[in-house]
Amino acid sequence: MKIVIVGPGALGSLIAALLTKTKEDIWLLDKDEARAALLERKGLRLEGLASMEAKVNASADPKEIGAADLVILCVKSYDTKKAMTLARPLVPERGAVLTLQNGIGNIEIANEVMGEERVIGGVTIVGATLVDTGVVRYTGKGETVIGKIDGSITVELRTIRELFIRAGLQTRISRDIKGALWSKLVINAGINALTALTRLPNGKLLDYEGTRTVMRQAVTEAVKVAKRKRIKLTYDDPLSKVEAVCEATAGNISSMLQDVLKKRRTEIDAINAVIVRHGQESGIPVPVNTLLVELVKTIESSYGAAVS
Ligand code: KPL
Repeated sequence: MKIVIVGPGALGSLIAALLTKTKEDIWLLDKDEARAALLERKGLRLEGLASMEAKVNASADPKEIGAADLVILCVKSYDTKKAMTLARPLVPERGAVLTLQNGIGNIEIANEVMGEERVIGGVTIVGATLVDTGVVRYTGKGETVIGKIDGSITVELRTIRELFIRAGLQTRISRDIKGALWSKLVINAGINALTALTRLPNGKLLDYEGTRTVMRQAVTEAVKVAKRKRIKLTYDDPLSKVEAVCEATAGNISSMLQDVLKKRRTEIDAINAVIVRHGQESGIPVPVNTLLVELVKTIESSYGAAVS
């Protein structure tokens, strides 16, 4: 089976390295030619919960890779359209696209480019920090959930689940992937912006009264919005779940904090801003998520002016 992971960030590199354990034909597609060449030469290295080195094929040219059975999108949510367009030739007539990205909206964009039948949604709660190109610190193991938006259970889904399990990723199929995506959204809404603002690793958010309070308020708003949209979350006690994820990924630098530390754009538009938009549409007050969005957006647009 040829599997192409698009985006060699923390999650993409982790998934690619773990998938090499399956002995399938694993490729990384990177828009950056020089980095792809480096990855091909150096390979991938995992530290932390799994310690391994892996040789991997990497390219910036879909033609060099050829037709794939599965494309896994691990790019930032604001790059989904570009990445899908780049990866489109890899799955000309057959082959599936699985999105494992944070936030809401990625499936819809992938559907636009590929057509709904070929797209699989996914969420994964792993803690992964990119230490250097191809070097990932694996800091938290969590469940991966995959599913089709229409709820059908296909052969492809079963194949991907088996593949991920062989790679060491605890994986299950859901008939309600929308519920799984919103369940992850609530978790990200409670953790990511707070870590980006305080510069704390996930676990430390639980050590301070202030961060605990803001987390509780952000999560409460997000849950109210999800309920109004009749989304069924995969857990009964959202705040306990968010706290459990903080504990399970305690040493992790969240993806949003990694972005801020690298002075890059964050995924705030696909996370807390989604809560704000849906809250406003349905008349649910979302002041805490609004504040988190405003502050993270200010950080993003003021890297040059910030005092270090
Ligand atoms: O998804 C994550 C992220 O950092 O984006 C969590 C689960 C919060 C792990 O850090």
